[in-house]
Amino acid sequence: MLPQDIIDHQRLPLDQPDSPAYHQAVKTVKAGLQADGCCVIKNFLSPAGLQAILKEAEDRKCQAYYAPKKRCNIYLGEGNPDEPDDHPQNIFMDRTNGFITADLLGEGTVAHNLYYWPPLRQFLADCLSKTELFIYADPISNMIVNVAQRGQQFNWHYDTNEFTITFLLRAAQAGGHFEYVPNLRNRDDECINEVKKVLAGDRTRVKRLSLTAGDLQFFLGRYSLHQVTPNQGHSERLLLIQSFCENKGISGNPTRVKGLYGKTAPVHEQVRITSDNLLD
Ligand SMILES: O=C(O)CCC(=O)C(=O)O
Ligand SMILES: [Fe+2]
Repeated sequence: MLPQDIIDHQRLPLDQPDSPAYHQAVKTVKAGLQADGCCVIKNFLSPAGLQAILKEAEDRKCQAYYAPKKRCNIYLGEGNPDEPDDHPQNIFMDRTNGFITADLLGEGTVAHNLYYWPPLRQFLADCLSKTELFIYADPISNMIVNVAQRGQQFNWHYDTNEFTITFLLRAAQAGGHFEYVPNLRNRDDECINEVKKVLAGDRTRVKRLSLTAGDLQFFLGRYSLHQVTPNQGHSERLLLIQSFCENKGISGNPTRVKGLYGKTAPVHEQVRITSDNLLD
């Protein structure tokens, strides 16, 4: 399937950057991102594009990886014995969802065609006022499908890369809500006291998105804490995630990648390029 046919191309001509429709879309996303680091374009995928990617996820969901470690902190890393018990590194919550990894969505899949389509990348760069964006250079986790069966959830956490787009492929019949706290930390400060408040149940800064299958969500997940609440429906919630970076060659922390996705790639044995010094 051609990339143009995967999306609602008439309304969103991503390969026509001079068109009024393109400018309008960029303007809308910019305003949303500036307000709170998150923005949704309803029905971004065409009905045929959505069906095709949903089928790719359905066909692979039995290969999804469910980590044996079900208790995670917000950095999806180890606890820290040098910090007190109420430090976020030492607060553990349930993460029970699974992932279909990027290596299972290879060349020739519709999801792959969309991810590597240069006009999509340029559109995202324009929305973020960057000259250029790069594919997240992590061959295991740069494009994944989050699978949440009944009762499964994804705890509060931050992402490794600055920027993701997600496509809800099938919503939970009940529950399975995406919630986030815009800009809870920044490049230079973990803002631990604010984080502690959220983990203690303070909902003052928490936002919940209402998404339908086919929507595109833009999200700055490195700085905005987020979670997916337990799926209370009977079918799986399926969501495709494509990640991008401002710099070339960024990959995931090998321990985190192995823990979340059950495997690593040769790139994880090389010296890691990171974009900041946050706890992860
Ligand atoms: O499923 C979602 O809506 C978000 C998943 C997520 O936050 C992640 O995979 O890092
Ligand atoms: Fe995330």
